[in-house]
Amino acid sequence: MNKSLFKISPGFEDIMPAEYRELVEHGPYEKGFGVSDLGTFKELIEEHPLCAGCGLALSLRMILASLPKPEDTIIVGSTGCSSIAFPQVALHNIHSLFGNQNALASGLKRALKLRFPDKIKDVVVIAGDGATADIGLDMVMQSWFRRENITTIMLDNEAYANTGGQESGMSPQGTILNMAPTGKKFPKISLPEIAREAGCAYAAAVSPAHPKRLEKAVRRAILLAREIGPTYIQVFSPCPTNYKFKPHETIARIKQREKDGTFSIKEYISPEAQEWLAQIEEVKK
Ligand SMILES: Cc1ncc(C[n+]2csc(CCOP(=O)(O)OP(=O)(O)O)c2C)c(N)n1
Ligand code: SF4
Ligand SMILES: [Mg+2]
Repeated sequence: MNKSLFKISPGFEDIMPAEYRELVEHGPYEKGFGVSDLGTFKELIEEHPLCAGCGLALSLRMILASLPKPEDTIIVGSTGCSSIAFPQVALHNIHSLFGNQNALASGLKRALKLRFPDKIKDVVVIAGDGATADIGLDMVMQSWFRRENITTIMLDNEAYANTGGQESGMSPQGTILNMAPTGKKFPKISLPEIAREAGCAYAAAVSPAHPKRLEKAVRRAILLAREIGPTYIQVFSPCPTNYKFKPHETIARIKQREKDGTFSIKEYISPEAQEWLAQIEEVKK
């Protein structure tokens, strides 16, 4: 990463917390780094405010390590648990009003195309399931209908976690949460299928239990958004606090859901996107 893009303002070096200084010093994502290199560079401050065992924090680390060009990536976030992690990353990010994230990202991408016509600037939305599938769904889908060149990543913890545990459209049927005591009455929304029908060139469902699959999906989605059209990934990121399981059980929880068939990895690639991917992935071999 070009350090001139991410540095501490002169005069503030001594007062910034040591961990933050370390993030600037060791945060650079070197060319070619990926999820297998996690731990050899710093992408997120260890003392971030997300709960112990939070699936979102794990997914976020893997997403950040998978970005094809972090120095030219702008993340657009929305209100929710993930938004409290964004001030702790070594990356450009913008916080949007809850639910507005895809509208903001569309405008930003268009402005960046005009401002930097010869440069690639990746605009990636990373928001919760409430922001993506419920309250922001209108703006999410309109950005897909308009074929905006942005990637939308949903951190799916199957709840409104940040506000204490309401059911979301992504909670499975029957889910009981603090503020859904009688159990959810309708099934989980199938957003990858909706994304496909709404015009996404690529739609996938992945989880941090399979880091390489997650990395591949993030890279494909971002590269395809540059050339072909909108792309969507949903990352299953269980929440120990609201679903009341132990922090060390997060990955086991995903594997259990894979086993009982209530979560599976998905990938849809449009014919045009498939053709383009075949060319670039062939060149890479
Ligand atoms: C316009 C607006 N409506 C509602 C809220 C309240 N609110 C804040 S976070 C949140 C839920 C977030 O759920 P989700 O997007 O799934 O993120 P999570 O906290 O689960 O990561 C809500 C409803 C808000 N901040 N702004
Ligand atoms: S409430 Fe859940 S999603 Fe939010 S930080 Fe805690 S574990 Fe993560
Ligand atoms: Mg959520």
